[in-house]
Amino acid sequence: MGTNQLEQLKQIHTMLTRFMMMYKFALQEVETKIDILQEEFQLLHDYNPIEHTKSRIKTPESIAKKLYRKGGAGSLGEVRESVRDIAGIRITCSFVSDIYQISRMLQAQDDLEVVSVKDYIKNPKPNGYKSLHLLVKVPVFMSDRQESVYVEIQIRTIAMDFWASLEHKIFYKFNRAVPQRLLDELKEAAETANELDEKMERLHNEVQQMKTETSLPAHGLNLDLMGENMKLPIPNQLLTLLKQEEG
Ligand code: 0O2
Repeated sequence: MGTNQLEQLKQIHTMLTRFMMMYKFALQEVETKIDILQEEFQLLHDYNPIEHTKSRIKTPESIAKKLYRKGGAGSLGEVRESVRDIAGIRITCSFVSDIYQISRMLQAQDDLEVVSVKDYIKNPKPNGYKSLHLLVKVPVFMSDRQESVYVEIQIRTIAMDFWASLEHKIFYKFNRAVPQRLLDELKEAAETANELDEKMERLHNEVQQMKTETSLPAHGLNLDLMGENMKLPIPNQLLTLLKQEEG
């Protein structure tokens, strides 16, 4: 390999590294935002609306494939505009109401520019796909410049996520030409997943209602009894009993 070629390769490497790093930083920013929301929500409401989150950055191969499907691009700037889900984060919630709550909390953040909201929960795709997609732009501050970077946030329930991962696998297994019988069964499975979501949320609401109606013994203290930074609530009844023992 000649010196020129080597130099060119080095430049390509630097350019691609800078390109991918930008998405990495943008993703980190959104992850931090979600961590904060989650922790704050837990503290204020004693409830965690997020089951888990998963982030990913598309590989250069996957970016190129999507680009090809969309008719190509002439510059990295065009790649950024054409493939807007290079950085993606998936938030899995227990209930549909949690999805909208998280979405509202994220949309209320001033430094996130909401580019689009696709509500495939209210308007599912014909195949049965359900999820809430937020496309946001995140400001990323680097040593020599500031960039506004696209991040796609997909928010869905555990049931929707289960369905989507199976459908995704089947789709690729059959190279996008899925037999009609399987498509029909997938549609049916999506309806079952939806019924499960509705039933679970109904049950959850019922239990929440019961919790507020029944006066459970108040928790007087939260103590770390196991030495594992895990505080356990000590009911007042037990505290009274212990005080009597001591006295
Ligand atoms: P991957 O491999 O998950 O990254 P876009 O093509 O993104 O510019 P589009 O199609 O309008 O425009 O975007 P949309 O509808 O927001 O969907 C983008 C992503 O949502 C997909 O990314 C999938 O992750 C997911 N998705 C959308 N529809 C379906 C579906 O029917 N089934 C499943 N399993 N996932 C879906 P990619 O890049 O297509 O795939």
